[in-house]
Parts: sequence; C-alpha cells; structure tokens
Amino acid sequence: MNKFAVFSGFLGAGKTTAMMTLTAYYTGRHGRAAMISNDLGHGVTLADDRQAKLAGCRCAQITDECICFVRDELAARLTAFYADGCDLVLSDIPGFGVGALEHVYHGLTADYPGRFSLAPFTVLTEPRSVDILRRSLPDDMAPILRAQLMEADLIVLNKCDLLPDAEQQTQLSWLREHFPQAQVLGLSARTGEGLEALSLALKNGAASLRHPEIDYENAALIRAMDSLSEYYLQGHLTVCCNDFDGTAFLTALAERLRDGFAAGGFPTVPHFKLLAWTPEGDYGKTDLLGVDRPVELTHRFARPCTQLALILNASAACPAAPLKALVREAVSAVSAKYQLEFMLFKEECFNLGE
Ligand SMILES: Nc1nc2c(ncn2[C@@H]2O[C@H](COP(=O)(O)OP(=O)(O)O)[C@@H](O)[C@H]2O)c(=O)[nH]1
Ligand SMILES: [Mg+2]
Repeated sequence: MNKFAVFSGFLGAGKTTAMMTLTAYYTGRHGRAAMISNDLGHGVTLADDRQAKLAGCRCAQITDECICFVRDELAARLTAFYADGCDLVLSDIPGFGVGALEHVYHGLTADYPGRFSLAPFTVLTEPRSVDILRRSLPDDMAPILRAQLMEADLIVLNKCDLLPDAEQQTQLSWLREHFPQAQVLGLSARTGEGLEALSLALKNGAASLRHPEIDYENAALIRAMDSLSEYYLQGHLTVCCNDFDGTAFLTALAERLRDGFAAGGFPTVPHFKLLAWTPEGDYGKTDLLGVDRPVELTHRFARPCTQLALILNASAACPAAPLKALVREAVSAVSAKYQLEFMLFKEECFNLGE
C-alpha cells in the first residue's frame, strides 16, 4: 500500500538526516522509500534537497510554500514516486511549522479520498528540546516545540547517541507521560540505532486523524513564529592558485556567523545550514543550531578543492536587514581569510510575520 508520512519537528531536530537514513535503510529491507524536502525559498535549489541528492537519496523538493498549502503539488509528487515503485514516501515541513496534521493529513483525506494511506503523523524532537519543555527552561521557541508534539501520532526522540542510557529513559518516559496520544520511539539518525523500529511503526501503523486542541491564537506561539526570518543564499567560491580545505572554511564561516549573531544581540538562531560541493560531487556541511552550541560538523569533504558551489539556508530570530548584513560580512571576511573569490548568485530573506 502506498504510504505517506509527514515528518514534522522543530528546526534542527534531525528531520532531513532521519529521512535520508530511513529511506536508505527501508529500501531493500522493507520496500522502496523516497523523501520530499519542503522549504520556503523561492524556486531555487535548497540545502536539504541538495544534501540529499549529494548523498545519493531518492528525493525531490517542494519549494515556495509549505506542503500545507500546495496539496495538489504534493499529491502529484507522491503519485510520481508510487509510479516509480515506492511504497513509502516521507516529507518534512518547514521546521517552525504547526498545523500540518490539519492541512496535510485531513486535507489529503478530504481532497483525495482513499488515494493515500497515511502513516502515523511523525514529530521528531531532540534532547535539548525535551529538556526545555521538561525543565520549563526560558525559551522563546517553547510554544512551537509543545504545539508540534501535540500533533504527533508518533514522537521520535532523535539524537539518542548524545544521551546516557538513564537520561534517555527519563526523556522517553516524560514524553510518554505528557503526550499520551503518541507512540514514542528513540532514534539516532546519525548512528542508525532505532531505524528498524521506526520503519515498522511507519509501515504497520496508521494515522489517527485526530483534531488536537492547539490554540493558534496563543500570543506566545504567534510571537515565536513572527520573530523568525528565513534566509537563502546561493553562490560560488573559487580559489585561484592552490587547493583549500572546504571543511575548515565551512567551520570557520559557521563560527563567524555564530559570533556575529551573539555580538549583534540576536541569540535565537535555531538552524543555520552551510552546504558546499565541488563539480565532482564531493561535499561538506556544517550546521549552527544556536549561538550557545558548538558548530556541528555534519559532513566532511573527502579531498581538497579549488572551487565550490555554496548554499546557506537559515531560520533566525533576526530582522531581514541585519540578517543579510551579518551573513554578507561573515562570507566576505572568511572568504578573504581563505583567499577565495566569492560570487553571489541569489539571495533572499523574509520575515515570517510579514
Ligand atoms: N548527534 C546527532 N546529531 C544529529 C542526529 N541527527 C541529526 N543530527 C545533526 O543535527 C543537525 C540538524 O540536522 P537536520 O537533519 O538538518 O535537521 P532538520 O532541520 O530537522 O532537518 C545536523 O548537524 C545533523 O548532522 C543524530 O541522531 N545525532
Ligand atoms: Mg531539514
């Protein structure tokens, strides 16, 4: 049966990584799986889809809009994957999103009755987010974290590799107690631990199609959403006279951005992705998941390089003008340090509240 699962969850929880590892794991063992990356940049190649392609995943992207509002495009993508022999397709939604249960699951059921078999509505979370909710830590994004979990039929606590066993059990129990409507599983998308249980939960489970009582008028939830800006950049880097270390460059750029946000008084940067690749398909990626967290070295270049395509995609609680200025400053400073020539192809930045 042609199954479809939404992977919701906050920025940086590991949706893209989990979809990449799960589609690879599922294919061959359980059937044939594919993934859709959904982001808001307009008509350009975005980081998640490019990363999935570089890693060799069966993937597609839906850009410009949340899949909540382009159901016909989503249905067409799903139909194309099923025609290609896939029996499980996963799609994420933009990581600040709430409401996909209503818009996507109930919407598809109403618009395409009987056509798609909906797997449990899946929400990824990570230890840091659970900690924020469990300990009531002050965090502007907490209302989004909570509302997303209320939608879940299946909660996946990702990044379990970061937790000692006892703490993992504590977090899983807390999630089960506070979101009793959902099945709760642990996962490490990085090590692959938990992929079998997740495969079976999606393959054998079904969406409950509930209507959770989420208060979309809640002032703190609206404030959290409205504070975020989206940033998308595409460019090219060339080094004229020698090879350079692309991984060191991406790390230095992420560190410069982190310091720039902190110094500028913009401490809420839930996810800044930095992806670069060579014409031969070698690639590197770093991720910034907050100004108070170390830069994640997500993927290293295998070899030194002389030219790179670059994509930067971010969600940050920072108005568009300072966000653009900050990124431009960081790119030129770090490019100069590595003696690179930077050529900008495309840049867009918009605030979600506008
Ligand atoms: N330690 C650890 N890091 C992970 C895991 N899954 C994802 N990450 C890292 O978390 C960061 C954000 O992951 P990504 O998949 O882009 O998150 P998304 O925004 O939800 O799609 C990246 O640096 C990933 O490498 C995991 O299971 N363990
Ligand atoms: Mg992603």
